[in-house]
Amino acid sequence: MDFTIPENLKLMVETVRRFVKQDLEPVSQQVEEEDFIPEELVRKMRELGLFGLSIPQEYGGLDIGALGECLVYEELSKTNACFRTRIGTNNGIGSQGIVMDGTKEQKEKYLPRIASGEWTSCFALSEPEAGSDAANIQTTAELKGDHWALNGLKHFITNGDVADMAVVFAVTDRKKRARGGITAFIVEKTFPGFYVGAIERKMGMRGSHTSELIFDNCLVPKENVVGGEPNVGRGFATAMKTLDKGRLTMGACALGAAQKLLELSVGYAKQRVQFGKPIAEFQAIQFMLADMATQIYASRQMLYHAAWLRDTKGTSVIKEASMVKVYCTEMANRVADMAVQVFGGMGYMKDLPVERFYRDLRLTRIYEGTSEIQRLVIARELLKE
Ligand code: COS
Repeated sequence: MDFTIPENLKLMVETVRRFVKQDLEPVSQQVEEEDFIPEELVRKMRELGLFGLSIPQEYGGLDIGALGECLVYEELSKTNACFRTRIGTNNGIGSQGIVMDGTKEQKEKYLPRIASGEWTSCFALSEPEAGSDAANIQTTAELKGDHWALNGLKHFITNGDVADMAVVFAVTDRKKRARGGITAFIVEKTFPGFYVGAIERKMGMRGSHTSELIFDNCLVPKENVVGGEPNVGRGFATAMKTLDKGRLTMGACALGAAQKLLELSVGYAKQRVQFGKPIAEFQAIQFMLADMATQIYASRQMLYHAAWLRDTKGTSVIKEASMVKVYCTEMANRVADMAVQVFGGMGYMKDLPVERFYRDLRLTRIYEGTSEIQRLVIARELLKE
């Protein structure tokens, strides 16, 4: 096992680190208050190629591999989480269905726009009655001549309000559902009958919006079935494979945030004086810092190993990706809790970023598959072996 980071990835990480320090961190609090990322920053993200980390080079992406993506997300997650979320759907759930299952024409038409960030893509699976039970979606698609007519409501759609296109999952055969009855469609925002609904009010993740998407007899050309005609009814597998892939990067996001919280906590513990000495000299604080660092170390090893397995062996890593997601996100939530404790009253105040990390990290145990779903996936894979 050689965990040396290749030179090209080190360079990429350095670039992102500088970008976080010089451009993102200084406005992180402003973005939090205004709940909006300035266009100028989105433009810089595009210039750095951040929207196309996972897109094949032939379609204009950087295609830096699973480890590369994890390293970039780790760095980007040391500031306000909305920034990595802005690029997250283009690199992950909003593009990978097309990368893995799309036709050549679909790849040629959509991937270059996604990779450059000219278009934002999103992933429309969740509905009020279909969260963890993804196969229970109620949105339907009915073939009418050369078009499919989509009807239904999606919710909690990350980047839904800014998206130019969505990969949408709809029922095409009620009896078959997850086994042959769900189809994935590429829907452009200009298609008739496609509307953005309410922007949802959340606990955190300000600067990143989730919204409803409404399909009211939305007409989608036949050629926009992901993978074309032969893939009608095969959309559930596309959704599951897409989610499998995203779980590693979600672990990386949690890891980056935890690392930042540890650094903030160490810095604060050294300068905060109580009872006549820095609180870092008290064993109660030292033990929290030690626990944070140890759990971060363990998380990093499993994340890099799973990414390495995927990159070098081409392993599907379904089980490992779920392990990474559940372990790293739960670890980061524990770390955030300890960080608030180290900061004491100041950890609860909006003047410092610790409380923001605490709120934002809470979501990582829920979206892109709850901790419970990850455990279910791990157990199923184990029992298959
Ligand atoms: N890769 C490829 N295909 C898969 C797959 C995977 N990881 N998982 C399932 N499938 C396909 C299989 O073809 C399967 O059929 P067969 O068993 O005949 O091969 C079919 O899908 C149905 O699978 P399954 O029986 O496992 O479906 P379930 O309804 O039991 O659901 C879970 C499985 C719970 C794993 C799924 O609903 C899930 O992942 N839920 C969480 C959804 C989620 O993450 N939502 C977050 C919001 S979107 S950001």
